[in-house]
This record gives sequence, C-alpha cells and structure tokens, in this order.
Amino acid sequence: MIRYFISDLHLSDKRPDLIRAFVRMMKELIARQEQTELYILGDFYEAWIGDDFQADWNTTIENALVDASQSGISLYFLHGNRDFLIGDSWLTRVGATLIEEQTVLPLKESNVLLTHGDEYCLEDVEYQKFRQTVRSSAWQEHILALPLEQRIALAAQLRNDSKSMASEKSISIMDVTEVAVRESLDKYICNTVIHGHTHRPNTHESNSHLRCVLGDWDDSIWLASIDGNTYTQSSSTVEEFNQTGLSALNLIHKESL
Ligand code: OKV
Ligand code: MN
Repeated sequence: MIRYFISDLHLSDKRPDLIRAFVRMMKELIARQEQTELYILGDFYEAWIGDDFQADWNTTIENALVDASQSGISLYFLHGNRDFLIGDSWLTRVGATLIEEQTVLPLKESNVLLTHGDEYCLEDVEYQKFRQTVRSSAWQEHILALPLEQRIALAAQLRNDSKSMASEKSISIMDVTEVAVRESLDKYICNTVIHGHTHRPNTHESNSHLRCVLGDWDDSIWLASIDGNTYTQSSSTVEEFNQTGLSALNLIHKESL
C-alpha cells in the first residue's frame, strides 16, 4: 500500500496548466494499480465559496477525483485556509472522506500527524484572528446563506485585503512557530508531522521530531508519499510534468520515519 500527500494546489480557472497536471496525476496514479490512499492536506482550491458553485473547469477537476475514487483510490481531504467551505456535498460528489484538522496516521513504527499547518503560524496574530472568524460555524453559515455572486465578490475582496497586508508582513512571521509544532506532536504522540501552507517545501529535523513541509503548486508541482516507512517528496516543473507525467518528478527529500 502506498500513501500520497498533496496540498496547496490552489486550483482555479486562472491556472488551466495546474488543472491539466492534476488530471494527469490522477490518471497515472490510477494506472499504477497499487493499493493507494491520497491525502489532500488543504488549499486544494484557490478559494472555495460553497458546494453549490459550478463551472466547467471545476467539473474537470471533480471528474478526475471521481475517476480516482471509483478506481479504488481512497481519497482523504482536510480543510485549508482557502477551501474551508468544502462541505458534505462536494465530498460525496467526488467520493472523498473528510478527515479532522489534525489527524494521526498510525504507521508500523511511528505515528504521523497530518494537518494543513496554518494553525502553527502564531506570530501572525492578525491572521489567527481572521482564521478564528472564518472557521467558526456561525460565520460560515452566514456566508453560505448569501447568493453565489455575493460570495464571489467577498472572496475577491478578502483576497485583495490579504495581498496588501502580506506585502507589509515580514517573511518570518508567516512561517510556523516551532513551539506550536512541538506541542501538537506531544499532544498526539507523534514524532513526524506532514503539513503544507507555508509554501516552503522541506524536511526539518530537530531533536526528536521531523517536520515534512509539502510544496505548493505554482511553477512546480509536488507530490509526497509514504511507502512502508519511507517518506519521499518529489517535484517537477508544471511544463515538464504536463509533457511526461509522473516520470518527470525528481526526488527532493527522502527520510526514514
Ligand atoms: C488570508 C486574510 C484573506 C488576515 C473567502 C470563501 C468567502 C475562501 C475565502 C478568500 C481570502 C482566504 C480565503 C486571506 C488572510 C485575508 C483577509 C484578512 C487578517 C470565502 C472561501 F467567504 F468570501 F466566500 N478566502 N483568503 N486576513 O486571501 O488567503 O489574515 S486569503
Ligand atoms: Mn494554505
């Protein structure tokens, strides 16, 4: 059995090249005919405004997921800070299972914590306040009751606010606070965490824990996996991937868990 991990694809109508890459990746994972689990660790979409949203570009994406789930790939999804409005009807449509914000994956030798990662960025106090609001069910119910057009406009407005705020923030406050990572690893009795969000793909090894950061899909695409107790992360440019597929991926990190 092999487990794959992706996050921060930020799929939208603005990036048909990334949509092509994702569809191709699903096709090739299906063709491999291995027992497969795929974990989407948030920010699959650039901004998800509700399961009632429909567009041709998204139907292409959902069909790729449906093909995967119907071919026997188990799909798991957890919310990121951009697609927190993904709900039961999307999950049912594509055949995915929602997993908790912080989910423990028990391996033979160790436990691995899965999460999006934005909850660790404590230095950005303003962001944590915003996060608390948009993740509250009261706010979400209020937003989902608005007409689709209003939600589209609101998402665009928030996006602009964020761009002007981000330009004023230092690079380091937008990374994780190591103490917060350690606390959650202790809480869930794990020594490894896999997360996305920060767009700083890497594996960080400190005293007793390993922090595997997934890459965001932009100029390059990223795919991590756990096979037995071996974690790997690979990447390729979007262009090369769309020409040659999975064999275009280059190994970036390899770790024993
Ligand atoms: C990040 C912050 C924007 C602070 C909105 C549905 C809805 C997604 C969204 C769009 C904006 C988050 C996801 C962003 C941080 C801001 C503004 C303030 C203080 C909707 C789905 F509800 F409008 F329909 N958004 N983004 N802020 O650009 O990442 O940190 S964001
Ligand atoms: Mn994110």
